[in-house]
Amino acid sequence: MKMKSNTLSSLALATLAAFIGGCKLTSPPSEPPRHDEVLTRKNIDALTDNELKAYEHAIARMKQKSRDNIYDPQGFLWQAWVHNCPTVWQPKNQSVVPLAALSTQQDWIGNSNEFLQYCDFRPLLKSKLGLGDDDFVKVHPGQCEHAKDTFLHWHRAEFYFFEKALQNADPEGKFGPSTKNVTVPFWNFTKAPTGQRYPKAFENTQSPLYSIHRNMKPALSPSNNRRSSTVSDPNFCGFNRSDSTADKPLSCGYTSPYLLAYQIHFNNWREFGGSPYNRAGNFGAFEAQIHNPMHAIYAGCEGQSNRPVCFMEDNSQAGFDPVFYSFHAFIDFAYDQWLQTNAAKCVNNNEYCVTGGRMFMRGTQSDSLPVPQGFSEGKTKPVEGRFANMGRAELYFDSEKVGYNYADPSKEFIDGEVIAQLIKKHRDAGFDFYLQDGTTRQSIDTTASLFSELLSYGAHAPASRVTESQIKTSKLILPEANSTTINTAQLKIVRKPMDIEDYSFQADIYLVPASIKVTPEVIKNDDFRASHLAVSTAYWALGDHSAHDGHGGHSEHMSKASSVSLDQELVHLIGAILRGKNKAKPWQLVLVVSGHEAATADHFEPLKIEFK
Ligand SMILES: [Cu+2]
Repeated sequence: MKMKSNTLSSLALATLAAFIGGCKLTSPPSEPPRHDEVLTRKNIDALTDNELKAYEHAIARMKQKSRDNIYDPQGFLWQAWVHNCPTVWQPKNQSVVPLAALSTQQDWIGNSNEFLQYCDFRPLLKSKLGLGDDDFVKVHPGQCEHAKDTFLHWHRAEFYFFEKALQNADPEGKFGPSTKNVTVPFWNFTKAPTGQRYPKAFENTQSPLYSIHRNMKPALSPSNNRRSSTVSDPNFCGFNRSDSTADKPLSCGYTSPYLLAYQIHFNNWREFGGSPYNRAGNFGAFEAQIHNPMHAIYAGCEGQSNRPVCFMEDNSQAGFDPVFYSFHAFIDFAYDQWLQTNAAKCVNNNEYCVTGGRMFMRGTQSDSLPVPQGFSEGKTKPVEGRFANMGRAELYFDSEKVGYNYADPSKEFIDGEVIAQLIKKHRDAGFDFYLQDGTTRQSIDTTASLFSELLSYGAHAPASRVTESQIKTSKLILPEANSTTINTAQLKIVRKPMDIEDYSFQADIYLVPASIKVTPEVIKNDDFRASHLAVSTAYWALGDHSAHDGHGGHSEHMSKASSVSLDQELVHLIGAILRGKNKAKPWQLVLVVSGHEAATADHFEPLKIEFK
């Protein structure tokens, strides 16, 4: 899978150079930077002072480009729009609009209500420039992919161009340190933060990496231990990676290095990366269990009272907070680890074959930036109502072919062997774990899973505040009386369409003998969760300017809460019940929804499992 930079043939490089020189560039102001070598994305906490200064300078220059012209595709604003502003309005006769013409409030892009509709500056443009309704054309910066196998692919393509724009921000160092070799530094959120909640570089109020629009509550208690925590933040998560407690991670599921390592080493592609377009199923586990709650709850402000504006919780705004780029660089690093660990298994087992590679990734990028070798826009030209694109996903699968790799994976991730040992230890103690090689222990009488084990040692914030209205109990209906073998057990978690604003939520599903009455008090019990939590997943509400109605199309208003369906595979747990002595007992499925003040169990249909 991995091609080292020094094995790239000179022919390939010549072809790449010819392609860039001959086809894509129409009128570059100067020779754009081109990297024949591979640059390394580093942990933001490990950057030297000079490296951090160069990165900050690149971000500052990109913000300045947007101040000079909000429609500059290499500006910070446009790049934030690429993430999820499918339509932006531009004056017909004016392709350059300085931010100063719209507002004095622009630092960055601050508190002012003027900018709260982040994709649509039309009202401002009309009032400040005296334009009428007919004086605009639509342009289409981009639309992120979520809840499908294109999620990881799309963000990788987006970041390829974002990184090129960083490098092109001030390559000759005219205004500060040269940005020629800048890469996006990553934030490893499975480690204790060096700042209060984020890497300290993001908490320096004088830095261009700072934003007032994010969750600022301290993540760590003074003792670094949740059990003696005095922190009042209900979303508090402890972190602890010391060896002595290696089997008892003290973290919320979504910041657990164990959960992440489990997904990298024991999830197949569909489980990790998501389901293919035009097929049943949606989020992969990595997106649903880690990425989504990090956006909505950790960096966002879901569930807080007097909720402040927090960019990271909304797709259309996330790119306005510089922390977004370091967060997603780590998401991409984990994806890279999955590829390096598993992609070669595709030869013998198609469950490990990455899907979605032929899809074109929507986004409009600067013509002055170099494109990957083999780039084609396909048939989708950037005409009215259609998106330009960033090329096919598969061009980006080998990161070194497109110019980057990551520093020191062994320092950032828990080894697969550690997870295998953890599984063995719990198996020996009588717990059942489902492994991709099909090895499962027979005659099981417990429903505990590795996932619930990993998740439950955390503060598990939502559980500590759960109320009666967030709990829904449904009878578990098992397949035919004598059937002991099932291949799939698809749990359907369905939120009904509603006449209120869409919201993000976390859904915890417990598998519980019917004899236990599940109350908020019961849910708060650590031991109960360790024994009965079957799966935890999350839905991330997309902003107003989102649609996932297929490639090329878009719609502009989806603020009402439409139907949400989250599928979860529970074959290992149901299999354990069918094979074990508990089969005769009646069981119940318990849904606990949390994460937003509007979330109540009434919004959900009774839980159901479809067997095959
Ligand atoms: Cu994201």
